Amino acid sequence: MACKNLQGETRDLKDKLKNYKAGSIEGLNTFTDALEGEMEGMQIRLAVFGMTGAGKSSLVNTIWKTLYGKESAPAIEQSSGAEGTQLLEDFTSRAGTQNELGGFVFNDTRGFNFDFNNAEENELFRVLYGIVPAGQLIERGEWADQMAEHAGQAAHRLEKPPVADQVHVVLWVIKANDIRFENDQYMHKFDFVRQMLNKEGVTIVTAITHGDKLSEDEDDIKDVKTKAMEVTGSMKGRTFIFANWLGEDEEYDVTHQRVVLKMLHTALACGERSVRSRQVQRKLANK
Ligand SMILES: Nc1nc2c(ncn2[C@@H]2O[C@H](COP(=O)(O)OP(=O)(O)OP(=O)(O)O)[C@@H](O)[C@H]2O)c(=O)[nH]1
Ligand SMILES: [Mg+2]
Repeated sequence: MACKNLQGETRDLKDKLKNYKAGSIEGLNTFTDALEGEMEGMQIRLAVFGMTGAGKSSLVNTIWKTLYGKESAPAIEQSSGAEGTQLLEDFTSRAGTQNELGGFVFNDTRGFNFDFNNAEENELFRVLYGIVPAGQLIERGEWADQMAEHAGQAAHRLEKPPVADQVHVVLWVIKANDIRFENDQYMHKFDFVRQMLNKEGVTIVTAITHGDKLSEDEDDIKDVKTKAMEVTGSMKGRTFIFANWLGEDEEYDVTHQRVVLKMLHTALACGERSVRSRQVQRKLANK
């Protein structure tokens, strides 16, 4: 019975998300401060951030395979420990008809290194505000250091493009068996990012990958979830733990499918609320 519910719930969620349109979760009539035509042209933008190798690109692929079938894996994953993503990549969801826009876009980003320095922090805000165009190399090294020095801690005040082009929700990916995420320095660094995202009305949804590397002990799983929530500040209902659907696997466990789909649904709802609150702010600022 429980299994039947699980299958049914997963199927319903999948159907709902496959032809998702921006605004459909909260209800288009709730976007009362939208400009004329704005919602028709809106796509919820989700940025995937996290340390290198955390499973960001695999997560994008997992979502695509779960929604559109196992041959659909658009992102490039790391192979044999070499660094994976270096370009900012945009992946747009499919639409119900040819004339429509897909309802959401994922930004797959270059992983942060452990020290999560100022240049990387600056890079985060440039991605967040839609300043790095899709397909651009996310640079590191001297150029990035200069950019960071120039912007300093004011990176979050960079000039911003229209609401539709900014990131609306962040998926922060943490590897369940990566003990480094408990480190104080990472916590401290993250604190600033968290405050800024908060101020911008961008919610962080926490995606804990590599769930297959944990023991099945309930307490261990709870412990990892609690630690991840301490780092990102996500509430319990916005913290998800699962294993990605990896290239070599023919099938993907339905319990993982449900978690991933629920996470996507939660993230899209947060993204819609962020769009709405920015539209309200825009209206107030123009008064
Ligand atoms: N066992 C297991 N392996 C995973 C999981 N998710 C990702 N991996 C593996 O972890 C490695 C890194 O995954 P990626 O998705 O490329 O990581 P990334 O965060 O995109 O890395 P960068 O782009 O370099 O920042 C790959 O070899 C994946 O196959 C998971 O849930 N379980
Ligand atoms: Mg990647």
